[in-house]
Amino acid sequence: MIYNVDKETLPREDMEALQLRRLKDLCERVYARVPFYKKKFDEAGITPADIRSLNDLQYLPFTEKQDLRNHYPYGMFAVPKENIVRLHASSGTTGRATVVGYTQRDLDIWAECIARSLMMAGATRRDIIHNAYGYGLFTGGLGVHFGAEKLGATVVPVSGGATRRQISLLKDFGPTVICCTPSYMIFLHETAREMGIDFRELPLKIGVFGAEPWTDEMRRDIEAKTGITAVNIYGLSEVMGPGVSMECHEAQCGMHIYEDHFLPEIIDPSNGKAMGPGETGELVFTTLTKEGIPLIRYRTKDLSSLNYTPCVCGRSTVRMDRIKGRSDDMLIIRGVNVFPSQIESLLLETAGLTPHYQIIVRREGPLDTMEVQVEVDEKMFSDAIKNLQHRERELQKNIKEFLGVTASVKLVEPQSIERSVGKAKRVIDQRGE
Ligand code: ADP
Ligand code: K
Ligand code: ZN
Repeated sequence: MIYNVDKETLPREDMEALQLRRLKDLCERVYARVPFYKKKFDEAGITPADIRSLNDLQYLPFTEKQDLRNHYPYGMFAVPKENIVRLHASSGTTGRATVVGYTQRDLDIWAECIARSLMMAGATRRDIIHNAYGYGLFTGGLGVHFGAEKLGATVVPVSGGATRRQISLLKDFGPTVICCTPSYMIFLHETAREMGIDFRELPLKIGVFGAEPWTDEMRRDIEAKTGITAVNIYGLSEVMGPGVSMECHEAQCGMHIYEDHFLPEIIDPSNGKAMGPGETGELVFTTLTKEGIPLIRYRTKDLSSLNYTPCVCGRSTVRMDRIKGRSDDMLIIRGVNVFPSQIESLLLETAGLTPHYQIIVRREGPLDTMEVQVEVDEKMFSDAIKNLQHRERELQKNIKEFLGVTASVKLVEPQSIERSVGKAKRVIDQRGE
């Protein structure tokens, strides 16, 4: 079943005509209302009237996460503030967070994208949906929530955490669909086993997993252990939140992008040049209909490729491949985005610590763990051990508070972290080893 047959099965020429109309309108809007874009267009010597075909997209400037940070909090908004009805933000220390605002129409479109996604996963209004994505400033929880209601399903707003209680709810409420990160699903399964509950005996039949990278092997593993069909959902706050693209349960082969709202491109991250279908590069999105914070050619830093071949599910929309990596140093720890630079700024705010550090990421069981090793300065090193422990706890608390992830902190002697001549090696990622 297809939620919006009209848009999701549009022939390519009609889709492109719609995209061009919307692109022109978008350029007019941002040029008139967002000084950042007016300046960028002027510098590139281009006006909205110059956009005559989709091919002209290549002349438009890119937008990056740093641009949103530079205009924190509201500088990139394209509507008067009273028209914004909700804000979300990605994790980060003050001034570094990325803030996004939605008009009522933006929220309606988002809910529809999620409704399309849930139906693409095989859900209908008769399903009960256990939503374990985090509610709050993150886009995951509320994004999925309103889409599930729009579909007309029954949503259980559990949010993250309190895992044993989640298992009880899965048993008692009998949801047929679960939405969470893939690693949390594995953790839920393990916890259930400890509690003597077999997932295969629950009514659960569909899992909608995303917010962090995972593999096809992990999918097969989850499916075998839990007896559900596992599908991949993708999105990012800057562009909207979850539901930018979604995998259909029929093919389980790439995520259909809602092209009537998000115009995708793949570029070579080293020079910004367009790459062809099937070639792996950085995914770039232009938000064709967004009002609150419309973005032109937003560089996601996520690596993927595009597949325009027809899909067995009957949808005509382009599919993006599973995310293959990042073109920057962002880490995703249990669904939460973490940049080494955020850790660094916290170190600099803590007395006695130096900016010589290393982040070690491991996978222990199903869950990612993060250890931050930091060199103390000479003075701190000569101090009493209890002072060191105090600093460790202080940093640990700050990381939890500002970044929303739990890290273990280990203070080490001055000069003990290896110095590098080129780019410092900040992250040692031992997951997947
Ligand atoms: P979300 O809450 O949807 O994860 P964020 O803005 O916090 O939104 O994070 C977005 C980033 O998370 C993406 O740029 C991508 O790196 C990662 N991500 C989201 N969904 C997936 C997915 N299905 N597979 C791999 N990575 C994903
Ligand atoms: K994420
Ligand atoms: Zn399909």
